[in-house]
Amino acid sequence: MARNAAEARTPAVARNAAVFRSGPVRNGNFETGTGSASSGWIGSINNGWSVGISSGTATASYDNTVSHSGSQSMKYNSTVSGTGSISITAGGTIAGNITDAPKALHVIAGQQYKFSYWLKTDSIVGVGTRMYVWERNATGGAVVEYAVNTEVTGTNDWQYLSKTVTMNANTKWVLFILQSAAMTGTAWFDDISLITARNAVV
Ligand SMILES: [Ca+2]
Repeated sequence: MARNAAEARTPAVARNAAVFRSGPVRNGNFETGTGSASSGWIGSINNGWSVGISSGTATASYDNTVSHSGSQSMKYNSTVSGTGSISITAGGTIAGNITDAPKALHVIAGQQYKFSYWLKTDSIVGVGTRMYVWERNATGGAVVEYAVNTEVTGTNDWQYLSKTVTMNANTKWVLFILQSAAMTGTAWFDDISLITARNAVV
């Protein structure tokens, strides 16, 4: 009994530490879905990812031949040059239709979060590719936006990229944007993750 009681107690250090807890991003491993698109939902709205292109040409597709986890990733082939940019957005369009956002993208204001993903690139020339985050308020208005990493170019095997931030007081939702700007080449994204530090002091 004594041993069980001791095991049941949570050490003070653990209670007070910033304990990171995984939170799923809807289809963030890209294992669900097939098909490709140059605009709009990729395959199906139910798979949670859409693509928008401001100028240039590009195709986003579920790739079942290259993956970091499981058997699929999101492939992103771009021939954009000049000032064009292309974005693959989770849970809504680039215009930010929050009503379409999966519940997994709901966040708590003042809470610390870690965004991360895996990226593989082939022959990217130009400004490059990165993940971008938009914080939105309850009605979908922009609160703040920032990049998870500086743009990646060239040919690189899978690499882990991340950024830890504290949500602004008015933030209710986040949108993930897999962004490419003024580039040619191919990028693969996998294992998009949003991790919370629920006990963090903020
Ligand atoms: Ca995967």
